[in-house]
Amino acid sequence: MFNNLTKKITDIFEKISHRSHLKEKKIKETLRKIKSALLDADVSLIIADMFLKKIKSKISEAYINKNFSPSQNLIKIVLRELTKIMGSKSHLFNFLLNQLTICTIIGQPGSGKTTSTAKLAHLLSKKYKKKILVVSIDIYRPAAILQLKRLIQKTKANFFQSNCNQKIIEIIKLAMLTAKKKKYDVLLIDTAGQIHTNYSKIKEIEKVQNYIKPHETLFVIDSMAGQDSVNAIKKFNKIFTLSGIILTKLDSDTRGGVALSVRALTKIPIKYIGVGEKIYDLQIFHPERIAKRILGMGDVLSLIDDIKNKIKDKELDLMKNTTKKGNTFNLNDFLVQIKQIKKIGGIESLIHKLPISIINNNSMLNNIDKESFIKIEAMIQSMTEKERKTPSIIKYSRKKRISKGSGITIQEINIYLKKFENMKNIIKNLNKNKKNKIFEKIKNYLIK
Ligand SMILES: Nc1nc2c(ncn2[C@@H]2O[C@H](COP(=O)(O)OP(=O)(O)O)[C@@H](O)[C@H]2O)c(=O)[nH]1
Ligand SMILES: [Mg+2]
Repeated sequence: MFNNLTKKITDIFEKISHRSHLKEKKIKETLRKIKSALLDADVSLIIADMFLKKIKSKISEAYINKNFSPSQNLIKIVLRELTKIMGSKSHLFNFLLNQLTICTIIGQPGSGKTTSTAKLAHLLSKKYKKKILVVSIDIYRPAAILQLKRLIQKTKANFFQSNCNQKIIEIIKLAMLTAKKKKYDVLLIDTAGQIHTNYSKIKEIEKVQNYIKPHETLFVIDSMAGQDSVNAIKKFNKIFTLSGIILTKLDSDTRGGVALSVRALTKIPIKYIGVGEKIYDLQIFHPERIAKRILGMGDVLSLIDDIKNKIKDKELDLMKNTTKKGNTFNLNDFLVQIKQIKKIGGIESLIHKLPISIINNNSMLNNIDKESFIKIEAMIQSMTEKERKTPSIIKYSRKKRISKGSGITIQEINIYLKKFENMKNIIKNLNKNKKNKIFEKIKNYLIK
């Protein structure tokens, strides 16, 4: 997510971070570089200028808070303004009280509507324990209805079968009737793609909207699509009110411009972000968390949400227990942790959510790749229970046996055992180190 932009911005701040004074010339130069980084990331010129103007007007604040250096204060100002430009607070799904909430999902073809509909069904049923019914009115492609059906089967939501021979309004009528009769909390309606320059498609969706009068209309945009998606939103929002945006494919190599500018350009809040192709890869959009990520300050809270979303409660208990240990942390615990890290998207997704400073200081995190995960699992599985519990007894002859059983060389076994020792140390520090706030947060969540 925004790798290039984050790299540029952290480079800019790194150059000034050690300075206890900031001269006007240096401030100007820094702001100029920030603007250029934003423009490279496809942020619109209007927004980049607006952003810089805000920062300039706050510059005097950089000298007021004497607890921090002017450069630290400048970073804080940038963080605050970046958060504001993305809408400050998160916007949640508008559930109606004790009655059916209807939500249509619209947007351009291929933007990720069907995938997002299913992800949203999963999120709403899992996080809020709501009863969800999902229907497709994409009658132009049988494959589209089947695609949604298959995705919904992976969730706790129910699917309302429609087919290509039906009329759109007829499908909606039947789905609404069932949803009301069976006391569903939410009806999600996935639509066929609309292009904002295609008159008949606009008319069609307008008719649907007028018929349903949905409580939520979510517009899906592909974060790689650039400024054109902003024009589409503006056009649709003129015809009927959009209540929120789902920004998809933020896991791809997107430059980030749309994420930064769409709220300020359209006044419509981003409600959710799509961060992968899996059913659980939809997150509530938190402007401050994203701003921190862009500035290389890490996103520990999203990491914690990820852990909650992807790991079952029972497994979470196991993880909490292993983290509680200090000296008694053994290879069985290591195996549990490795499996969980694999689940939350591997070490790469973890690294991107940690503050840059921690990553740099932590070679242990940098050096485990996907292949190593598989090998570590194989290695531990070839060990006896006694070896797992007291790794110190694993001397040469045991290593030779483990190597034979797992197909992993002795050299690699040595490396992985070293990684285990590193992890053990991290966990020991996690338990001791009160100064490190970020690990504190993870620890508090895992241990409480
Ligand atoms: N990597 C990634 N792919 C996504 C995301 N959302 C959707 N996709 C993919 O984008 C493609 C189009 O998605 P689909 O939901 O069928 O789009 P629709 O035509 O708007 O319904 C599919 O291959 C999806 O798997 C996302 O957040 N990340
Ligand atoms: Mg679709």
